[in-house]
This record gives sequence, structure tokens and C-alpha cells, in this order.
Amino acid sequence: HTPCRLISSTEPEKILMSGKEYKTDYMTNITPRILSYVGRNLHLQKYHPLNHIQQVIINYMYSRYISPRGNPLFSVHNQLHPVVSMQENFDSLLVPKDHVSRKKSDNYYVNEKYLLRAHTSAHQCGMIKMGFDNFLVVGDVYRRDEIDASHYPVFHQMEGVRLCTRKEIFGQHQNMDDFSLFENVERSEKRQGVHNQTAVDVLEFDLKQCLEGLAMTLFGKDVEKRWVDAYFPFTHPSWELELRLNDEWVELLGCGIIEQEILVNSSAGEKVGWAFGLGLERWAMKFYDIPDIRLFWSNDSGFLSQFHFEDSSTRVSYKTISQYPQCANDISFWLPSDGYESADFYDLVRSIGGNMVEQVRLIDTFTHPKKNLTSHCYRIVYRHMEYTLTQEEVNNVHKQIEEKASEILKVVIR
Ligand code: FA5
Ligand code: MG
Repeated sequence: HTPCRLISSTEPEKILMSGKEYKTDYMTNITPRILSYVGRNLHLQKYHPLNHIQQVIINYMYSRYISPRGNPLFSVHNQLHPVVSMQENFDSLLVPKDHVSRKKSDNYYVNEKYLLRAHTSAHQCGMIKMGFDNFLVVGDVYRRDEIDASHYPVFHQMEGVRLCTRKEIFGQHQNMDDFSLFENVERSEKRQGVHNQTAVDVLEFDLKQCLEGLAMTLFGKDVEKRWVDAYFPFTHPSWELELRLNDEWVELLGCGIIEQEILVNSSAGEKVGWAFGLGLERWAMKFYDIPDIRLFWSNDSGFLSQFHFEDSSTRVSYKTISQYPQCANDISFWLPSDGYESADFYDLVRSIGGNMVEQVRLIDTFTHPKKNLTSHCYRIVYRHMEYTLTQEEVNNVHKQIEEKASEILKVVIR
């Protein structure tokens, strides 16, 4: 099976996370390095930019949705445990059993039952079942992803869910009895088979106004935006919001009308609702001009001190302290005949190189026609955010990566 513990050669039988023990099995692929992020909770760390951006978005939601009594409608839940069941992360959200997002190569599994949540949507059903109608969930999420300036295996998401009763959707009409949230129609691009089109239109309008308003609050009212049709198993219709920032279109969130089946399964079938999920790092990088996602993990005072202010709505632009030089080093190897995934190599590089690695990219694939062997060549760009790496340090790590790759991934270095 695929390597999971990467550095330690003895496989631990149990993993300890936040005081809870989990048995490992054939599905376990959490690395010690990933384990070290569990409990860091950057979004809860005072003065951290992720804490500020979270607060800015929360304040916006508080002021936008107010109960008749004058209280904020949304409640905030930012300390939910990141270990969730397969049921929560996938099944409860109607993710098909064979959907690509379940792949071992894309997720960090604790064992065959549990994983580190891949998105905050994993908490939707639980929260709705507990009776919450308007809520925000903020937390760390984990994905086995590529490595570059905007991808990190751990990042932070905020989930927003709003459920509405018939009265809230059609409230303004006097003869309300003429309106129903539900009808039986053919499912189409525009709506689910059980939804009344006007109800969906009201929800869509509210959702898009809310999120466009958020974008304008952070990036100014003239920010260029566009809605792109999207697909999620748990919403229909679904959209992504892209903003044009520094001359490029950036995807800032996914959202949509919650699949009614999910609400029915969560004892809220008489309501309809919307949901969104946004990446806090994406928003913070654009809001504060932070050039590299690794900086969020920095303990360097040169980084953190720039966010040392009480009022989260303070606008600052991050100033790079100094630019340390990059050092690129390639690695080529023959793949084993089966069972090789690039994600395993990325994890291995992360585990050994840590924050010395800025990027890893597959730059060449070659299949030997006669031997029927495939080789991959990756370019590893070394650069630390906080100091200049010496050639010796880089060579040392690069050599370790070569050794561990042959030992654990069974590749043959060329
Ligand atoms: C999701 O995770 C859905 N759960 C979002 C959702 C929620 C849709 C509710 C509908 C209803 P996606 O994988 O696209 O979708 O991620 C959502 C957001 O997280 C992205 O728009 C982006 O802002 C951020 N994001 C995704 N991947 C990364 C990454 N590797 N690094 C940083 N941010 C990321
Ligand atoms: Mg997306």
C-alpha cells in the first residue's frame, strides 16, 4: 500500500490528536508533519492576519443579517474538531461513493472511518441537525495538493449557511397562502426538481447580494466581479465568485442552493437554504498583499508584527522584509510499475524540506518505449521565507529527498 508515515520507518498503531486516540489502518496517510499542524488554529491566534480577516467577514455578516430584535442572526463556530467521519465529509453531502474527491491521494485519512476535514462543509448537516438556521463555521482544512505560492496542504475555510422558512422567502406578500417553496418539476440547470422557481430566485438574489457586498466591503465598490457556473454535489444550482485583482481573475469562493435532500435528511425539510465556502488565505492574501501562502505559518516577528493592531478592519499592505534568493534543483526518477502518485512525492518533499521548499513542479514525463518504464522529472525550488539558505543546506535536503524517495516510494533515481 501507499506510504503513509514517510519518515518514521516504524508505523505507529495509534495517532494522538487533541487528546483523542485514533487507531491507524490501511487508509492512514497522515504524516507527522501534517499532524503538527493540527491544533495550531491560526484563525484563533490574536493579531494573526487570518484572525483579522475572519473577524472582518464575521462583522460584515453580523451587520447584514439582523433579527427583528436587533441581534445578529448568524452564530459563529470556529472551534469544531478537524477530524470528521467519511459520513460527514462526503456521504452527508451526497458526494457519490466513487467521486474523485474521496481519493486517498487527495485527502489525509486518519483511518478508514475518519479523515482531516477537506472542507468546512463537513459540518453542515451536524449544525443543521442541532437546529442552527444561520451559521458560520471557520476552521483548518486539509488537502493533499500541489505545492506553490498559493497552495498549502493546510488552509482555512469559512462556511456560511442560511436556511429560510416560507415566511422569510415570501413574507412581503399578503396572500401568502398562494405561495409554496416546493413543487414537483423536472430538475433543470436552474433549479432542483422540488423547488419553486421564485423561491430559488429569492435565495439566489440574497446569496449573491450578500457575497458581492462582502467583496465590495473588502476590495472597494468598483472591484470587478463575475459569477461562474460551478458544480458541487451538495448544492444546485452552484456558482463560484471570481474577482479581478491585480490583473488576474481569482476564485474566492464556491456557493449554491443547498440540495433539498440534505435538508430533509437533517430534519429541516420544510425550509430552503443557501451555503457558501470561502478560503480565508485567498481573501487575506489579496486584502493584505501577502505574496506567499507559507507566510501565514511564519513565527517571524517581521511578518507577525505587521498585523499587530486591535481593530481588525485596519487596512495594511504587507511589506516584504527582504527577498531571499531561490535555488532550483531537479530530481528525475523511474516510477515503480504501479502505485505511484505525485501526491506521495509532494508529501515526502514537504515532510523533509519543510518551509525550505517554495515549489515543486512536474516538469517532464518520459516513457521509455522499449522498457515500458516511465520517468518523472520534478523541479524543486528551495527558498526560505525568513533567511538565505546555504548551498550546503539545500544539497543536504535534496539528497535526503532522493534517498527517501527511493526507499519509500520505490522509485529509481536517474
Ligand atoms: C469547497 O470546498 C466547497 N465545500 C465550497 C462550497 C461550500 C460550495 C458550500 C458550495 C456550498 P472548493 O474546493 O472550491 O470548494 O474550495 C472553496 C474555496 O476554498 C475556494 O474558492 C478557495 O477560496 C479556497 N481554496 C480551495 N483550495 C485551496 C487551496 N489549495 N489553498 C487555498 N485556498 C483554497
Ligand atoms: Mg473551487
